[in-house]
Amino acid sequence: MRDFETVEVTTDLLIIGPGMAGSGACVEAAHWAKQNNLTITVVDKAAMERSGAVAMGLSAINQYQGENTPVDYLSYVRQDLMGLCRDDLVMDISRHVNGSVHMFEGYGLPLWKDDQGNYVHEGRWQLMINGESYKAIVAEAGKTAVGIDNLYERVFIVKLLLDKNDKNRVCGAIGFSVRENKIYVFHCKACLVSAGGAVHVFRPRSTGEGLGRAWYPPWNAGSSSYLTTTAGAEMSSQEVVFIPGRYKDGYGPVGAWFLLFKATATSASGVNYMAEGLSEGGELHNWAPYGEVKPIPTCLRNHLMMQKMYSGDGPILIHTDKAIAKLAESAPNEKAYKKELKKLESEAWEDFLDMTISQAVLWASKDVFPEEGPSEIMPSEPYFIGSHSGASGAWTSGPEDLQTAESKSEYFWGYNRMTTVKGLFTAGDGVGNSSHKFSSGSFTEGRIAAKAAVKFCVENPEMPEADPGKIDKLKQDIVTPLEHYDQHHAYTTLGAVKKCYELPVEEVNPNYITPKMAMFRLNKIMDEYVAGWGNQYNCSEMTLNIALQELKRLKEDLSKLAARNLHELMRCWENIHRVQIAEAHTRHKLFREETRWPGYYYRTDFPKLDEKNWADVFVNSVYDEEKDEFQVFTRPKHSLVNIREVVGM
Ligand code: SFD
Ligand code: AMP
Repeated sequence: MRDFETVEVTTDLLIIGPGMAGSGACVEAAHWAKQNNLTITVVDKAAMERSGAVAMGLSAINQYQGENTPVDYLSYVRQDLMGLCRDDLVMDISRHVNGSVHMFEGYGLPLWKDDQGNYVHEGRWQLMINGESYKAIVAEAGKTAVGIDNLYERVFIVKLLLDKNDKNRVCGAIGFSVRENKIYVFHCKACLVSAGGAVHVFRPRSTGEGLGRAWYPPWNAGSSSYLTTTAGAEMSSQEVVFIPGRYKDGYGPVGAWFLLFKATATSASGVNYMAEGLSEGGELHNWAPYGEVKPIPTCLRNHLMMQKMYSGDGPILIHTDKAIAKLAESAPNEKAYKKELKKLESEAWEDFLDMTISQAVLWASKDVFPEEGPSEIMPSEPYFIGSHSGASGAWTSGPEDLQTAESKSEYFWGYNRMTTVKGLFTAGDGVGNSSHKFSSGSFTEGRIAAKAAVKFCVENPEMPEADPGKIDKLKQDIVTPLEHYDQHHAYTTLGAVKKCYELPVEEVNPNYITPKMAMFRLNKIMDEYVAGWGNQYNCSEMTLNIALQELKRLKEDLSKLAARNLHELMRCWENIHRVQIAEAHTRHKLFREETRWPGYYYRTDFPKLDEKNWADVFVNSVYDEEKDEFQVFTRPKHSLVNIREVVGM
């Protein structure tokens, strides 16, 4: 048995995951905590300066309201999610997000400005930034606000702790250092989980030398969902993944190309599939009313692309060359034209260098000149990311002032963004049905949640207490994969290895399973049976039930995970987190008997929208950890605003 020291930390508010939402939470919580003499503790599995989805930077802030109203934004979001979102949550972020963006500028984030000093818009809601250091700038503000001594970096949180007298009250969290033999036990009055979405649940398109490359950051492994679900929180819309259309292999984002550079995409034979879909008699009319209003919903843009690809008219090409030439053509003379061309070319490269460096590297290594020819784009593997164009996450209380008489009893229980577990808050990718908040909206939601969490601490001043027996059991569970390796490594095809990169991972041992093998198994199950790219995003009752059987077997084997060192121990726990969201997702997909988001997934046994039965309900679930059982059910959608009247749908 390797020796592990236990470090105990007691605080009022614990923030798990200082990414975009968590950084916003730090800034806001610090302000309110100071006024109330409360302490805040922050914990990150990585180094906060470059952790989370914005580690590589971003080239745009995707949610800025400007002069638009919250109802304008709501109409866009609800349409994009095929009619399903929580109006109260979306409008709540919308009304506060401008302030967050102005805070970023105050922290020193360079936003593009035109000659008159106005922000440069990528599209109606998006602003261009020089954002390579976006996360570092925002994290610095968060760290300064809470104080560096209150930040624990490189500590992976494994599980939340519940009050020994009230199973529905959070009282802390337990995790381990990924650098030293230390287990951390945090005790708190309230906890905010903002540990991002999930990647590598589905098989990525990247293989071989590119294996592991994904659009979303590989280190977001479903912890928000796992931590809240296993604490007993009600979850929502776990069936709604996000599949981004991206530049092939490097996963470079397309937003700047479509919105700023006004590029068009075509099938291999040159069909502008989006225009075709919108035209009279086109495919989008089959998905009315959502398909008939611009902008075309994200899933339907994918759907049109997939239809071409899978009918043999692929690959899909984005015409970067034509877009650049068109933008430059208004130049008054040859010299100005050349100058403009150079500027556009460098902006094109910067778009990727600011947020997806690998795409720029791939372009360079493959001699791609965006001004000279088109590039391939493709739908990626599915991700869980409630902050972008997906919707999965926890079911949370919303703001009181935005409720109607009908919605209040369902959508409000005291504290904004509190889950159904007392004292447990979430934000960003952690919140369900509050889509299209992106980096700026996640930061804003973190602020909203943190303010409410501090209020909770003030109004619930007693310190809850975890069961010491449960803590001891968790301590043992955490290190079990190391023990498996120590006990059984001699009985292997490879013999004893201490360094994780020393030898390949294809280790065959009848006594244990390595984290990479477990992930490969999960990826295969999800890809083949739960609508991954390998099955052209198709699933049915039969395939989903097969997946549940396979996941059951995988869960049994997870108890045999083995880790050679602390880094692999983290990989083991990441996969345990991933499998939880995989199962929840499969069960939600099975429950919703329709195809509501074509282009994200197709229920081949229910291939159409079913407006009568499914347009006005969210699919929710609660997990009972002791019984290892899910209860899946619906919750009503309450529309606070009649969008159809507003936008004339
Ligand atoms: O256009 C644990 N996003 C974009 N947003 C924009 O506003 N503009 C863009 O240009 C964006 N683009 C984009 C985006 C993301 C990516 C990856 C690319 C391009 C390539 C989306 C935003 O980034 C996203 O919406 C927010 O970052 C979501 O915020 P949040 O806070 O929910 O997640 P996070 O920032 O990833 O932070 C997670 C934190 O949790 C930590 N963590 N800590 C302890 N224990 C555990 N078990 C933990 N598990 C995770 C992480 O380390 C991190 O600190 S575009 O292409 O869409
Ligand atoms: P992306 O780079 O695909 O993540 O997109 C960034 C932003 O631009 C998001 O707000 C997207 O919804 C939006 N966007 C991307 N492509 C399009 C498009 N073709 N039409 C409308 N909006 C888009």
